[in-house]
Amino acid sequence: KTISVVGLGYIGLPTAAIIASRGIDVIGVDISQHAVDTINQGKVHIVEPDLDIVVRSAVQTGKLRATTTPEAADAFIIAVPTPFGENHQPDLSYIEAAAKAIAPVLEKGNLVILESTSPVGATEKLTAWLASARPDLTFPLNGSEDTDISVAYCPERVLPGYVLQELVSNDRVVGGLTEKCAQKAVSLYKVFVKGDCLTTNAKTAEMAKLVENSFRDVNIAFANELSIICDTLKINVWELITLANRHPRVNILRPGPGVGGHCIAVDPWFIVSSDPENARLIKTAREVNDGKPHYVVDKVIKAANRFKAPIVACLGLAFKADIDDLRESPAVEIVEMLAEKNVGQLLVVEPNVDELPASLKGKANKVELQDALSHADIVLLLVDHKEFKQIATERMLGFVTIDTRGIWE
Ligand code: SAJ
Repeated sequence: KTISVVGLGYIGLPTAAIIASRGIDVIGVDISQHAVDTINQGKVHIVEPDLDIVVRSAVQTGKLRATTTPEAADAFIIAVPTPFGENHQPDLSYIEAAAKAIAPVLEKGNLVILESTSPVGATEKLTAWLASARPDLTFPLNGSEDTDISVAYCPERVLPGYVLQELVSNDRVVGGLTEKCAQKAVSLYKVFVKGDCLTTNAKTAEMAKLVENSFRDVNIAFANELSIICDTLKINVWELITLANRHPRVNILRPGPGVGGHCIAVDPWFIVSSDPENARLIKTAREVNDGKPHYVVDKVIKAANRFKAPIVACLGLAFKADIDDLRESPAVEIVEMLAEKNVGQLLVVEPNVDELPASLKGKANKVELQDALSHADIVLLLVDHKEFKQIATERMLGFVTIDTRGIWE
C-alpha cells in the first residue's frame, strides 16, 4: 500500500513521517520545491520537537519521499491550508488546487481524506471538484454508496509542540461521505492512531473541529473580558480565577494578551460565516479576543506617559509559551502597535528566535533578558516562556510591570 500526503506543513509532514515510520510507503506532495528538497535531504522546514528525527529516519529507510507532482497511491490525505480571505470568508482555493492536482492520478478503489480545517460542506465541494475532473470515475455524491472513490473528512486535533505524541494518542473523528467511506478511513488511521476512531458523517466531523476550537476561543474570551473588568474594579484577576476555580464545576481559562496561532483565532469565523445571524456569542468572543492587544497597548501607553523617555522591555513574541512560532501572534501585534505609536524605546526579548520579524526590524531592538532588565523602565510580559517564569518576583519590584499572563502575580 502507498499513501500520499498532500501538503507537507505543520500537520501533513508529521502525519507523513509517522505513517512512514509504520513501514508504509509514503509519497509527500507539496507545491514548495524548497519544502520537497529539504524533506528529501532528510531535514525539516518547520519547527516541532523530534520531527527532524522521525523525518530523517523515514527518508533514510526510503519509506518517505517528497515530490511536487502527485503520483498514484492507494489513499490521499489532504492537509493544505484553509486561510480566510476578505470579510472572514474561508478560502478553499488550496483544497481546490489539491483536488485538481490529484484528480489525474486517481484510480478505482482510492480513498481521499480531507484533514484541512474546513467550513461545513467542504468535503462535498472537494468531491465535486474531483468528480468534475474525473467523469470516468464514480464518487460518493448525492448519497451514492458503491462508488469507485471513497471520500472522508478527518480533522487533526494536535497541539503544536506535542504533535508527534498527539497524532498517535488523540481520538479521531472520522466523517465519511458514506458509512463505507468512514470505515475505509478508519482502517487507514488505525495504522498509527492508538486513540479511538469515532465515525460520523462528513458534515458533523467538519463542524466538530470548528466547535472544538470555538469552545476554547469563547472560554479564553471570557477570561480576557474578566481581566478587563477586574482592572476597572481594581481586583486581581489571577487571584479571582484561582478562587473561582476551586468551585467543583468552574474552570476559567487564563487571560492573556490576545489569542494567536492559526487555528483558534481563525476557525470560529468559519462557523460565523456559515450562519452569521445565529453565531452571536462565537463572533463576540472573536471580537473580545481580537480587542485584547489594543487594550494592552493602551495600558502601556498610560504607563509610558509617566516617563520622559520610556524604555519598554517586551518579553516574548511567540503566540504562546515555549514555541518559536510568531505567526498570528498577539505579542508581535502589540510590539508593532507600540512601535507605530512611538511609545518609547522598545527592547524585545524572545529566546526562541534568532531574529526579529521583518515588521519589527529597525523599530525595536532584540536583546538578551538581562540587558532588557538592566535598562527598562517598563517591563511588558507578553509570553509565559519558561525563561521569564524563572525571574524572581522580587526582581520585578523596581519596574512598572504589565504582566499579561499573570506569571508574577
Ligand atoms: N490562550 C490563552 N489562554 C488560555 C489558553 C490559550 O490566552 O488559557 C492563548 C494562547 O496563548 C494562544 C492561543 O490562545 O495565543 C491558542 O493557544 P492554544 O494552546 O489554546 O491552542 P493552539 O492554537 O496551539 O492549538 C489549538 C488546539 N485546540 C484546542 O485545544 C481545542 C489544538 O488541539 C488544535 O489541534 C489546534 O488548535 C488546531 O490545529 O486546530
